[in-house]
Amino acid sequence: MTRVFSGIQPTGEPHIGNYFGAMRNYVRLGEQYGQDAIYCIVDLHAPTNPLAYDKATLARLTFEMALANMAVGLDPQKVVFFVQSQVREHAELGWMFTLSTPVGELERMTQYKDKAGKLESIPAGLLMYPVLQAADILLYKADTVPVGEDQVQHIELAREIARRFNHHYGDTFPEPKAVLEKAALRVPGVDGNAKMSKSKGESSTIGLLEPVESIWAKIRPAPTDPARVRRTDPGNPDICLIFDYHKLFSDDATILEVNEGCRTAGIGCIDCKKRLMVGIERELTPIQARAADLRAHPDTVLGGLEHGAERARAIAAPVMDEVRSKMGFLGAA
Ligand code: AQP
Repeated sequence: MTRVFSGIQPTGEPHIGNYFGAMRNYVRLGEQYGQDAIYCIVDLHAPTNPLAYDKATLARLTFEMALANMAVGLDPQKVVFFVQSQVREHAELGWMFTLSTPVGELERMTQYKDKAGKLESIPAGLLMYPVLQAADILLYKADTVPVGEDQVQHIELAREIARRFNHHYGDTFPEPKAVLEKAALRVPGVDGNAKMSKSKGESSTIGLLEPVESIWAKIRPAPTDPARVRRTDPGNPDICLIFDYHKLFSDDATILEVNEGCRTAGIGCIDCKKRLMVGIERELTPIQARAADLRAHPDTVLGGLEHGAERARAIAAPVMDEVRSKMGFLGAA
């Protein structure tokens, strides 16, 4: 049996990297697996990075992330969709896994090293982030995890954690596998950053719900092939951010045309960017219309999440009973 789990952090407005790398996949897998597709807004993870956490905005960003996923097509009546902090078992299983995960394994995580390097004082929670992530997945005994490439190392660790638990306490958890969206392994930032990321700020991201004029204001000055100085210079689309975006948003004929046009200097960068905007508008306009509709009916979003949390608790509670019992806690069934 396949069971899907994935989480998304409420650390900022969702962007097209989240959309192509993860959110679109959530919907597709949701249609395939229904109640066995479990998605969570991982708000307990957000405060692990003090640079990305603000108590004044956490609730709003959590709501916005839920709304964005529903606008993309996630139906909380068909899949299980909820907020992590509303299902207490995540934190409990996270603690159980913390007890036996070697600190050395966690210190090797690339994301930890990147984020810790920017902090003067490193919260223990930042180091434990992938342990809680393993708990998120294994609490539902999920085996399939749709994520972007940046998460692959964490999913490997979740496999290790499952293996270790099974070895000590008997067969309990599956070893989960990452499922990558090949077309969007790592969507680059519009500022030229290797990975578009909420915590890098709005100058790096193209928001899923961002007005088209504001997107154009970022696309217009965005870097292209640096060797293409004059309009008449041929360019290399293989090293051009705008061409990466064309591959996500444009139809095949446009991709072919701008690829050829760039190499032969038949099209200038501004025209190429204008063509890209056509694809962006086509993809994002219906999502933004659904988002506006949901914003006018916040109870639909909140009710959907409450319903999801109830269903998540119903799956999580017996798994936690099993874990407590296998680990030998007093009073466990
Ligand atoms: N640029 C991206 N390209 C492809 N997939 C991406 N994902 C994130 N960025 C890209 C995938 O989106 C899912 C949610 O991940 P997240 O909430 O950690 O997103 P984020 O934008 O990376 O958020 P943060 O808060 O800014 O995190 P950090 O600081 O870690 O980058 C995941 O499946 C992720 O792979």
